[in-house]
Amino acid sequence: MKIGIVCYPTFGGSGVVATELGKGLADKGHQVHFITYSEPARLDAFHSNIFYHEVTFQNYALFQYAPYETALASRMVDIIKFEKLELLHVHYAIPHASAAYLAQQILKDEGIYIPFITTLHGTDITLVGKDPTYSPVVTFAINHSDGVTTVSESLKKDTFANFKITNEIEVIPNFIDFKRFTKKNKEHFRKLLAPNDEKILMHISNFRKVKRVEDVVYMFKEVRDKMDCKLLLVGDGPERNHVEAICRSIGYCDDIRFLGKQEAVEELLAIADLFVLPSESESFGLAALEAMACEVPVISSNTGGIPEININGQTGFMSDVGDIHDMAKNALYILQDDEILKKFKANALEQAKKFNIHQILPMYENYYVKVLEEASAKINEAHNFSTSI
Ligand code: GMT
Repeated sequence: MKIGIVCYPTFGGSGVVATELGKGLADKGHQVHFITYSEPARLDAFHSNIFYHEVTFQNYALFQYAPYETALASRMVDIIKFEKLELLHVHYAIPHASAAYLAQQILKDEGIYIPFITTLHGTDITLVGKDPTYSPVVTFAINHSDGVTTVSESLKKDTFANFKITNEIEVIPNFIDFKRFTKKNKEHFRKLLAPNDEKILMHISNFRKVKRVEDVVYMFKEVRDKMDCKLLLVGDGPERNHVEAICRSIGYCDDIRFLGKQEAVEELLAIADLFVLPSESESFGLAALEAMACEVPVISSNTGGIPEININGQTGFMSDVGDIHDMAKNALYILQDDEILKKFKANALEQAKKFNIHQILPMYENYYVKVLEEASAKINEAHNFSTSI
């Protein structure tokens, strides 16, 4: 199949899933065309079945904001026509779904019907998308997609709860490529960061408000008050300065390291004993699943789709959003007994295996076939129209 994939090329979860999906599809022989404003962060190696098309746009003095959606839709039209794509798969509704609809309408006038699938990832529904600034367009674009998927049952529920959806929604969870995410021996690295074999807690995110990174620090303080341990904060974003100020106020600066944006998170997860994800809202929590694949148990909030991956009392623990005392108590329960820690690590890996890319990728492939079959009448009609003009 010739598939176009549109996503944010940044470190955010939706871009990571879209890129790993594209790589997995390419490994299975599909031809994958990425259409994004810069090279996706996880597109880190050449692949004969992967093509990259940059969305560029001419700015103009009249524009206060460059019309990215217009440039994106135009680029979609160009690539779909020239590369003869069969399907478009856009990740994150804003503005990708409405741009795809616009491109579809333009091409219809030229006798080409390109079905497009919208995958909803989280904040496009639970945060940004439901804001009246965007919700009318998001609702329209979801309802006019030829296929809609969400990354969790929870997000499917949220979508129907927050939008007037007339379309069906398929749940296809995020996944793990175990070629990349497996625990590696990094003892030398661990010794550098924890010279006295202290336990290591870790958080990875884009440091947006929704991640509640301050709760990671506050719960760490309560754990550190009771035992020697280290905290690694990975990633960067708008909340970083605020979190650094909190670290200085709690007096454990020597035990907290900010590592910034890291490409090879799996190398860092190899030395972690506990992953902390206290988000306000989280449609799935891909970072937590990646930790579990590296045998790291998870202390998280119980929001959104997290309970669909983190099994309370088995792969870690979940607490109400903001309950840092409960998070600290649960962290101590796991970290203070090596036998318990070992059991939770083993459980985390077993649970992560259920989301192996080799199980999830066929769900996307089958869905593509289903959407193409359901769109066949429209594809033929558009083709007949083109031969009649
Ligand atoms: O987590 C982020 O802030 C990035 C965000 C995104 O929209 O790119 O991630 C969302 O998509 C990920 C991949 O599907 C999910 O694992 C995250 O849970 C989800 N983030 C939120 O819902 C806050």
